[in-house]
Amino acid sequence: MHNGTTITQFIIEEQRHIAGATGDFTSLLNDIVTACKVISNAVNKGALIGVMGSAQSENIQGETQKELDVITNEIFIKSNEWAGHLAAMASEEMEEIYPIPAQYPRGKYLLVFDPLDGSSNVDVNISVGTIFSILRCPGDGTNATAESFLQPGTEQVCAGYALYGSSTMLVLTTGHGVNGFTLDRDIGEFVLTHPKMTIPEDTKEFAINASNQRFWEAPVQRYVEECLAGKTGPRGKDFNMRWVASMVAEVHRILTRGGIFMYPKDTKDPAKAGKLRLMYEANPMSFIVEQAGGASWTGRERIMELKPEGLHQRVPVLLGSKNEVETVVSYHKQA
Ligand code: AHM
Ligand code: MG
Repeated sequence: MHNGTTITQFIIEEQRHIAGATGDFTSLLNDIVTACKVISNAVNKGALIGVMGSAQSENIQGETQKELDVITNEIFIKSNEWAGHLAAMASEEMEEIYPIPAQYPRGKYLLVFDPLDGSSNVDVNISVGTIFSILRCPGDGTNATAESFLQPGTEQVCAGYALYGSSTMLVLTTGHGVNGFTLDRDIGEFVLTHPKMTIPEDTKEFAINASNQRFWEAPVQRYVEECLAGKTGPRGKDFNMRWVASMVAEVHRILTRGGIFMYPKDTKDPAKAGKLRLMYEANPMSFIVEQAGGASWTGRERIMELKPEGLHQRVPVLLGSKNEVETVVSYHKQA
């Protein structure tokens, strides 16, 4: 028999301590959790439901969308549009915001999401994930525009991700630490398995796509060179390296055993400031990482203090174990 705390129970108990809580937020999170379960199921079935391979359309960043990107985006919208908690949604997969259709009541929250991050990994059966973030809608929620979403990450009410890995997990923060839940498929519930997750301050493990090395700026070149130099180098220790190419899996590893993840600014495409998106990836992950005691910077600024300039804005991301992130940041300051 199952005896653990389910995610619903956990959220209700957490919200009970918040004066003036109406239950709206709890109910919204419930719908998000349902969407993640449905996506987990679709991802898990893989080729069995014939959704692998590229769809015809490209997303607005010019990347080929996998069928599953399209399907999971739909799942997130359908699960969250009807209940009356949201004013609008914004997704990595949609150019424009998605205001709640007139047939449904509108609420006070905004939902931002990347329905299937790391989707290039789907065909090869490697972990992917969903990333989400909740903001308050300025005003009464009836007139949400793209501008309403452009709030710094420090304004997030909640951020989380679902990781579709060897087990499906959901990791969540509402600004009171980070908690991890594992999907028990027998009962269809996420159960609290990783309470109060914390990131060790020090690490000997880094993650970066080294094939971009020639495009990095000097501070990142220096940092990685020093890691590679090992025990006899300036850092005086041997480092290990990992690269999953799924940010969710990468952040989850860091929450589990520490590490630093970098998708830095590079000169590969001068039009882009980095690869990852501020609203859909960098801000939610920064909130989680900071809540677990880690740090998250562009190299020059704390990510959550950036004032977003556009829904699909890209930023450099250096996140994880605090002392290690501070080391790279200090190299940027010296440069
Ligand atoms: P996506 O949103 O198109 O899936 O791209 C984001 C992903 C991250 O999950 C991952 O960290 C990164 O892109 C991998 O980049 P690369 O292909 O350079 O290894
Ligand atoms: Mg993504």
